[in-house]
Amino acid sequence: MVEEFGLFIDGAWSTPPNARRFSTINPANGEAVGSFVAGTTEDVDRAVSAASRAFPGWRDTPAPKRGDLLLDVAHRMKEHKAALGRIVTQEMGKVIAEGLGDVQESIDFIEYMAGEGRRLFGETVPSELRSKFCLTVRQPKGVVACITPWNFPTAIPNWKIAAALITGNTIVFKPASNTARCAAEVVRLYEAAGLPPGVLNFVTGSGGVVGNALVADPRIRTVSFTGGVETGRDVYVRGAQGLKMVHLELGGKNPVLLMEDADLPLALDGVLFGAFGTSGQRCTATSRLIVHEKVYDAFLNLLIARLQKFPVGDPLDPATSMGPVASADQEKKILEYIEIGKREATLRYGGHKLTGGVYDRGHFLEPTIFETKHGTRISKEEIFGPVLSVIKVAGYDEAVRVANDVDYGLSSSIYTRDVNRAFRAIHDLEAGITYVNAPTIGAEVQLPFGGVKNTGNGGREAGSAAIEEFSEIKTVFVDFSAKLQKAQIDEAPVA
Ligand code: UN1
Repeated sequence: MVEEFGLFIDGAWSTPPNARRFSTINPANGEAVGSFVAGTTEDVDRAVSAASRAFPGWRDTPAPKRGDLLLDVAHRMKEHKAALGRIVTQEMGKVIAEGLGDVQESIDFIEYMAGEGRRLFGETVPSELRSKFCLTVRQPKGVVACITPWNFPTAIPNWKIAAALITGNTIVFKPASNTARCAAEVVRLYEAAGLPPGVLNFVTGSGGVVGNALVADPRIRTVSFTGGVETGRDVYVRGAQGLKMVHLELGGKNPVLLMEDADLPLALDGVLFGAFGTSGQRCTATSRLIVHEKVYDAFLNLLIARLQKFPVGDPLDPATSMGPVASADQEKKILEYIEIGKREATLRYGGHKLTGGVYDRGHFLEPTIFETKHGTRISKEEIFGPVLSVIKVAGYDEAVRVANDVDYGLSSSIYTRDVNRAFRAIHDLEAGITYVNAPTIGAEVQLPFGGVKNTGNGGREAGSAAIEEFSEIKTVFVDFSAKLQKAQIDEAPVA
């Protein structure tokens, strides 16, 4: 029997009467991983009400105490890391090392935010007047909505939840439907650590019902959303009606620039991990390899030779390099892009669904490589799968032009031994993240994460930016002169 989960509202798990249910499915073998409630607008209303009631108490809990609670969550997550990592792999399909990495990224961030409870710095700034003191303090926003994707089913929820909690907000959390079990296990750990009722509420269900109801609710002032561009734009437009702060982390079309002086074996490992890690289903995945013509043939041959012995299969087997893609929908969309690629570019490796034996039970695709000119759909649109477009260029300037000529700007990378060129790339690449001699994936939580252009709307998550995302700044002027002093007003001329 598959385990049934309710909604978590006001500190209690419950299943509303007559609730409809859906199951999450292991993409490696088709088995159900958990059963969840398809939440309704009434459920959202109850969750937002609970979060609103819990807000004054949580806001007034000293931030270091909120941090203690987060540390407790982090400790519990460490104890459960092996089990939770396994659930990530079973529900989402990433290989077990990455399932554990997903959980580790959660732990890292929760610990980092726990420490923020003793900082939450404001500013002190001089006044233009005498005997006057000026400073800023941070205050929570209130009830926030966290809407999260399936590709980092514990890490991205925790990026949002831990940051929102340390800054004193209460939360309604809606996870991606196909990784609701991972999300529920995360919520259980916050519950076990003794979070007061109503501070974190969990409503599963569709974006069209639960997500839209959250974005429409006037009691919610901030919506933090990670997902695809189309949904992100819709959330932004809907949120604009209520003048909400809508924080968006959307797609990427991340390039690796491989220069003629690069360390090719190092780059080879990086490109394989960047393009095919998580089956290419990271916002930061390497989806374009832009290669200097002098090393183009040599590198492509190396890449294809490695892929010929690249183990695709059971993601729980530590010897596997790439598991399935996350769902039937993902498989369909990626195969459509592969068909598009076959028409407009040259297929160099892969390009098929894997069949036979264990493959028949899941959504396994071959790692796929196209040689393409810049400008094709596969070279410009986000595929979110194990499909790499390789593009030949004559030199650095063309590489940068190609790299920048897409609608996205999340991550980017250059492999070169020329330090001057590396720094030029840091300056030239239009992206929120640039790596030098490392792949486009693997951002660390203590640094800001996010991008330019259609990757978002200007915000950043994680790092110090996490605090910005979830707090309001209050500016305070304290006049201790005991008389009316007027800023900006010239003093009356002395007679
Ligand atoms: C994402 O794909 O949305 O930098 C997040 C990385 C991970 C996070 C990816 N730490 O690849």
